[in-house]
Amino acid sequence: MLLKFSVIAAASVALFAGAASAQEMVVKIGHVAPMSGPQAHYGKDNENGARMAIDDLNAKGVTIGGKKVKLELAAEDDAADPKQGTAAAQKLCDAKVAGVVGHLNSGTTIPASAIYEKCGIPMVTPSATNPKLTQQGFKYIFRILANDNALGAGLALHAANNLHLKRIAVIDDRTAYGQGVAEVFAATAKTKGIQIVDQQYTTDKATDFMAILTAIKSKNPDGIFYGGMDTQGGPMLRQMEQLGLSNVKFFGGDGICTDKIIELSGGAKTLGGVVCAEGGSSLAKMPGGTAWKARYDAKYPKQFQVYSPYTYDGVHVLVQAMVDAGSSDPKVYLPKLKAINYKGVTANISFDKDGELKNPAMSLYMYKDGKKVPLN
Ligand code: ABU
Repeated sequence: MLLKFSVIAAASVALFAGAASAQEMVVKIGHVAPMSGPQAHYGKDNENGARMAIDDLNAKGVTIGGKKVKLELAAEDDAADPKQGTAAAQKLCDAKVAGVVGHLNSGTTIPASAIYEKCGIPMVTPSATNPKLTQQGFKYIFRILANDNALGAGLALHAANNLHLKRIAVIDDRTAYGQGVAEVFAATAKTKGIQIVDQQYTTDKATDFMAILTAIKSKNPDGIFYGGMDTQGGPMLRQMEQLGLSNVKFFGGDGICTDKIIELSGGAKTLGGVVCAEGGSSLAKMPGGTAWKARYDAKYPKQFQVYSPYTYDGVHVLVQAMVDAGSSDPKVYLPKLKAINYKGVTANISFDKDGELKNPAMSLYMYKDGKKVPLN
């Protein structure tokens, strides 16, 4: 008799729990980054930030339009490849995600942005810094950090005004990011009287830079600017040392400004000559950076690179706009996203009419005793 009662009671509890979860609305947020290939360490870091945001929001509880919401991450891998990027974007459109955080690379984000614009899904990039992204007249596209105009110019001004360099060679990887940031650096450097003594090109797949570095060495530069990622920047630093370019300064944007470049440069002394720039405040100066980083490191030990605080904030601004609008329908919540004023981990976030972050910060870094440290 007692057993029969317990079974009925248990069944009632299960039924009730089922009814409660049936009332819960699932809202999917897309995330895209390279999760495979040489740039997977950036992608993993970015995805970790987005997952951490989803976990935090679900733990706190989110209600949209009076309905309790369960957030789910729809994570895609674009392998830093533009074709895979557009395929991933179409997949997320077809899955009717409510918003997207990504993509990581400018070369994937720019073509993918046209797909999100067409299907009407808001996209917030946490890392793609080519200025052209927000110059397309799109309504659904946002960037949550400073772009390459700030990074390239900031590095050139530092080279001229603080380091008093005169002869700089420029290399880029011919990607949308690498080429763009190198062009801004070279143009600004020239206005400050720096001579661009050589211009060389590589790719985001290359590993051997001896020929271009040998050509550059013959021009006797006091600095090299590299527009590209740490996957090339690290080995390039090793090969600079092998060619006796140990006293030549090495500049780059956020793509080389990682913890991974310490490992990829393999103990080369040239790491000590690196100056890199990021499109935000240093973690210590971000409104919530220090406490957030401690929680991130506890959850994802030794995986931090650069952009995970921005993916974390990217998820939060999308969800906050949905909460403000009382709807996860992109057409309904888009005006709230455009008007957002959100106090994030990285900054107080609001967007200009083109979807660029208003008043972005820019930070310079160097590597001292094998550690990345802020210069400003
Ligand atoms: N911002 C540097 C890395 C990502 C990109 O813009 O391609």
